[in-house]
Amino acid sequence: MKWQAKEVDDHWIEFTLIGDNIEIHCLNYGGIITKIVVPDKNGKMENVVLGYKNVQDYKKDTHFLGALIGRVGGRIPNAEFQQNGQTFSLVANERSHHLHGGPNGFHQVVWKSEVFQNEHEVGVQLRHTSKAGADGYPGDVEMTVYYSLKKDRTFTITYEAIATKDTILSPTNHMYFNLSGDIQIPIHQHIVTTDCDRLIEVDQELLPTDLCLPVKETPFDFRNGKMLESGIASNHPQNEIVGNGYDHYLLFAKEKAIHVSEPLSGRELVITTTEPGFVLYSANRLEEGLALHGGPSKAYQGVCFETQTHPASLLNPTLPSVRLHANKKYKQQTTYAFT
Ligand code: G6D
Repeated sequence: MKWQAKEVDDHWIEFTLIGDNIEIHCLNYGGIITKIVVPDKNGKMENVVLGYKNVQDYKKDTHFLGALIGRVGGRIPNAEFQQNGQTFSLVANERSHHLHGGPNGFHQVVWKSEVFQNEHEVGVQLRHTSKAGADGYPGDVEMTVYYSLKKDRTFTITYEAIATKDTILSPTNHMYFNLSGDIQIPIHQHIVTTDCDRLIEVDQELLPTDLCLPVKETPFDFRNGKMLESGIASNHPQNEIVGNGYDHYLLFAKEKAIHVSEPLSGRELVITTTEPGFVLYSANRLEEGLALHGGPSKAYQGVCFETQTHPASLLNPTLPSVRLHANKKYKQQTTYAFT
């Protein structure tokens, strides 16, 4: 287990965490995971996440490739929420709505970064204080994110925080995975297995409605394993409304895990998390022609599993809540195991 660090731009540092047959590359800018390099069934080491060839392109990225997202991942309708009888207005950065923490969200912060290492792991600690009023959020939030590569080749993201005032918080990471190792091969044949039994319905603006739909007998039923193609090619109204594919929050029934396999490479990824669900996004809206590692971008080149608690809970109190009380310790963790 070892690490490397190199300055890639003014104040930007790229870290490489190196384990046995695995490398994790990340930036202090946005906490962006720029590469994850793991072997295929023949031992060929290839990158399995989407990332820009030129690191500077992350500055103008509107697809949040590999980035930390916060304070709250997802969409908040009309960029406002009620708390303790008060209405808080957030910055509207997608029409009149709030997306992924706003323009000054975690994805564009230069995080204070520090490498840590012991006999079991090597990692990067990222720290940032989101000041009261940042994009309209109340209270100061002291965020600490740990990227940890363990000896057993698992990669864990731990999110810790404490707020000075009652607020809302639901960070995530926006990696786009393509386990084939070749972004010219779209993610249609990736097989996902997870026990989620409900999804949050979205409207034509991709905003969550207050409805949770059962997955039974729909392209969202991954309980016995299903290729992503089933939702991309489906005429189910919820697949069509998001641009033919997935862009939905799925709630775990019992096991907080997502199994992903890619038949050509033989790569498998098991994601386990403390979160109650995740946004499955099949890159339906990934624009064409961005200069990525492995070639120009196009739709369906990667798939996101944005583990988080959903801000739909602000309107639907039956869902796990994104609310965080002042001085209450926040901790969530997601682990990625490549086999
Ligand atoms: C699109 O609707 C999707 C989001 O879910 C995604 O996070 C974003 O692209 C990058 O807006």
